[in-house]
Amino acid sequence: MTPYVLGILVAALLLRNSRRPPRKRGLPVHVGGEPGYAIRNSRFESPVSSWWEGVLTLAELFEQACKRNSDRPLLGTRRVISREIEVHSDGRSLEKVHLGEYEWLSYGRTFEAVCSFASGLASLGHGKAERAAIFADTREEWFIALQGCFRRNISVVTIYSSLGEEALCHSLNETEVTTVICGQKELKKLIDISGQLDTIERVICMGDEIPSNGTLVDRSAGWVINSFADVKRRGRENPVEAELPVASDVAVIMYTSGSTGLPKGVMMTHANVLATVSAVITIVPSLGSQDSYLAYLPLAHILELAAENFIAAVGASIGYGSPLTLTDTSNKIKKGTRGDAVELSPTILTAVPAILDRVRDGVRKKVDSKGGLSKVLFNVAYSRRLSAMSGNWFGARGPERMLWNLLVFRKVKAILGGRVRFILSGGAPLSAETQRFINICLGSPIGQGYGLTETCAGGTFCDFDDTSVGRVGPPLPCSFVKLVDWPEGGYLICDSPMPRGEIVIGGPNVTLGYFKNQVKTREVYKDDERGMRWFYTGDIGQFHADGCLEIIDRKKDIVKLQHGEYVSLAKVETALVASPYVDTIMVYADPFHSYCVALVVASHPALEDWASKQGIQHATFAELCEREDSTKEVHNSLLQAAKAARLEKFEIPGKIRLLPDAWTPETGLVTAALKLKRDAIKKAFSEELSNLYT
Ligand SMILES: *[C@@H]1O[C@H](CO)[C@@H](O)[C@H](O)[C@H]1NC(C)=O
Ligand SMILES: *[C@@H]1O[C@H](CO)[C@@H](O)[C@H](O)[C@H]1NC(C)=O
Ligand SMILES: *[C@@H]1O[C@H](CO)[C@@H](O)[C@H](O)[C@H]1NC(C)=O
Ligand SMILES: CC(=O)N[C@H]1CO[C@H](CO)[C@@H](O)[C@@H]1O
Repeated sequence: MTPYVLGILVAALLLRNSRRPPRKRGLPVHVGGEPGYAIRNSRFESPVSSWWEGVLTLAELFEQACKRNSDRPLLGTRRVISREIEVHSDGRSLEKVHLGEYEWLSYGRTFEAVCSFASGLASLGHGKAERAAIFADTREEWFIALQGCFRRNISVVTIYSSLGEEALCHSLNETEVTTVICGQKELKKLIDISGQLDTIERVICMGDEIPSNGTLVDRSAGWVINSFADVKRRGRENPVEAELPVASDVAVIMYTSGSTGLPKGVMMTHANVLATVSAVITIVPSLGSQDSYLAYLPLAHILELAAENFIAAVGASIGYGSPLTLTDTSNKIKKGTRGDAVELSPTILTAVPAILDRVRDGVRKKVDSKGGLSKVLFNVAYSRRLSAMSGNWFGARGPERMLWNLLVFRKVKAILGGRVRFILSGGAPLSAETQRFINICLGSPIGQGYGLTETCAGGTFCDFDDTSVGRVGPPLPCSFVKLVDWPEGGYLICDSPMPRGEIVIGGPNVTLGYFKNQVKTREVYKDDERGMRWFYTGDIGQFHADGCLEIIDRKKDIVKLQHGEYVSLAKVETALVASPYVDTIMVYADPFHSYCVALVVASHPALEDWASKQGIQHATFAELCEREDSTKEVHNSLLQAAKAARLEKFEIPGKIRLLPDAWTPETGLVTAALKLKRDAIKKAFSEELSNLYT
């Protein structure tokens, strides 16, 4: 190609990508309640509550979809062909599985299974107004059980399978659950703590160890244990009429791992979840029966629960998998056999940032290990795409794009089956770097959202054609998002260049509140004079001119790290002050990373004493603080303090920075009562903090 031709080509690409004025994705709206700066989705004037005419509950939505799509495949599960235990040289043993093709249940057959299960619950004696809990990994039966409970107006209590014993007891006891639907692994866990569970009468177990036609009684616990298949059989033989719920009935009580203390159960009505499901449908382009979805995140998480419900509402199909069997190289997949993504070739995925980071690292590693021409090609392709992305390259269909796809990105895309066209990311903020990487390598947009269990995952969501990073998009069609002043933190809606403040979310998606916890509910939920309900998130955000939200801080000093663990900064600080080298300490946690860091105002006497013992002379205190060896000494001392206070690994600062000058009220870094002013400190030492994360 002559330079001349190349020049024209590049010019054409550039012209194509030249920027139009940014589209307004969110618009200001006048709302009630506490004064603030409110934004709505630019396409919807008032919050959407149902996308389907006449549909008011999840039970109605599911029934309608089953009638319309009777013969289409809905739920797919892979049969286990073989299992083997691999023993590693270090003595660890790892289970490897060989899984078969997806075997599908049609919408019609699924609906039959759901009705049978619902009748089966009645025949087992599960009473009206009693609650059932589902405590299991994501699988086909989970979804069937959920829909079965909906058809009998049974509120479903969901519990993270990773919750500790105390939290588990608390959730089951607080909701007075009488029936637990679980897997085999979870059944063992329940039997261990059965002494503390007074209200449970029966257990329905999804595994195949329980005889399929039999009923077992666990004598020590006094529970009747039935297999899932047996419950369906009973229901088929003794069908009963459905007892359908209404929109305001509680569909799910979702227990989330709280930041402090015991988990709280968030009560979600059918209307709440339906609003979220409706909103998501409007943001995924042309969703329909041609789509398939890979389900592997915990269904006890609202993101997954809402996703499976919207997939099942549009006639698409759901293939079940697990995080450990996702790709051909996943831990649990037997070498030479296929992972879930390759077997299913999904078009839509949900993901949490930690998983996307893993995909990114996997691709990087592969490219590096190949080296040579492949690596050069990959890097050139990557940087070409990156520069093209400052324009809107999703719209561009240049020959260059096709070339790179063919040479480089096709292979990366194949890791996830080759057909992924949309990824929904939620649960924690996604780092800009990973977002770019996945955008570029998979060529599919990632919709990043912001929402909480309390708002039923409603909040904001990036438009699929928005290639900017680091923002969480405009309000979902089901939500209004308002910023209110937080003067103590120094965030005001009159700030320039952008209004800033605490994020408050309103709309039909906002849940009823916490189960049996009026006090906490009243603290963070408020109804306004116009009948709209608002949830105070405690997160701090700012609105860009196009109506997109960016999360910039957290009101409370509790931060959720990238992998979902909460770090209570104050608690960690209290533990670390025990080190003799610490005068004042501020722990800082960036939610985009998996570890926290600390700024330490060093104690003069202690550090100088150490220095003289080391024979370090003629160093000013500031110079001492700069030294690597003194930093290391203080860090070691902090590790000891952390150990003594039994801190978790993720709570211990991974890197620290020593500072010579005391923080006094005069410096504006602490209050008169010597409490840390986190935001001021963060601002004053922004460079030091960002260095700690590189
Ligand atoms: C559904 O169950 C709840 C709780 O038992 C009850 O208050 C409500 O009236 C029921 N809804 C219908 C439509 O019967
Ligand atoms: C379960 O709840 C009851 C009251 O509902 C309470 O008396 C009991 O102590 C609780 N048990 C546990 C283990 O939390
Ligand atoms: C269960 O099925 C087995 C054979 O499949 C049969 O021998 C047994 O009697 C059945 N038990 C009950 C309780 O129906
Ligand atoms: C439970 C709940 O919050 N319901 C509210 C849903 O939103 C509408 C208006 O959008 C309110 O009228 C309801 O009170």
